[in-house]
Amino acid sequence: MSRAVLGLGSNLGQRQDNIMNAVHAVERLPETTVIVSSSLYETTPIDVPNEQDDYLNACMVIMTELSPHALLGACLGIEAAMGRERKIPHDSRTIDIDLLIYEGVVNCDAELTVPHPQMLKRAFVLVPLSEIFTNGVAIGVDFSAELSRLDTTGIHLF
Ligand code: PH2
Ligand code: MG
Ligand code: MG
Repeated sequence: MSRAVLGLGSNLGQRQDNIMNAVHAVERLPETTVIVSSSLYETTPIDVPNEQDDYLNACMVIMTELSPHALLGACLGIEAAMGRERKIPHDSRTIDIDLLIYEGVVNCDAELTVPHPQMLKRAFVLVPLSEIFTNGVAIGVDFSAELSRLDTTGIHLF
């Protein structure tokens, strides 16, 4: 079993239901157990191509026997089953499930980069993460310096 961290986001439809449904869908994945999920945070959209509603973001820690690529595929499958459309990059979405960290794995290929290349730049990822990893280190990924430098004014406990 390996630990992994997933990031969740939604700014379309019933955002809270979408996040909770995604958590439950991850719970139902084969050979996978949810260890903990963070609170929900309401966050200002950042780095988006158009006018968008605020997001709800959260993160969760799981234990899984799925390989990194299998886990990524499972997350994309849950997104598709929940009606995620992919027309414009970074457009509003019912659900986004990102593989942020997979224990012991550093990988970069056409399908998957872990740790997630943007995670250290995004307060909407690091604030929920810091609720779980209060010492600022998530499964070997030290995010404390980045979090202390980021603007967190757009991030509010929901
Ligand atoms: N996701 C993005 C781009 N911008 N902004 C917020 N606040 N939350 C997100 O989940 C988010 C974003 C692309 O994945
Ligand atoms: Mg994302
Ligand atoms: Mg994504």
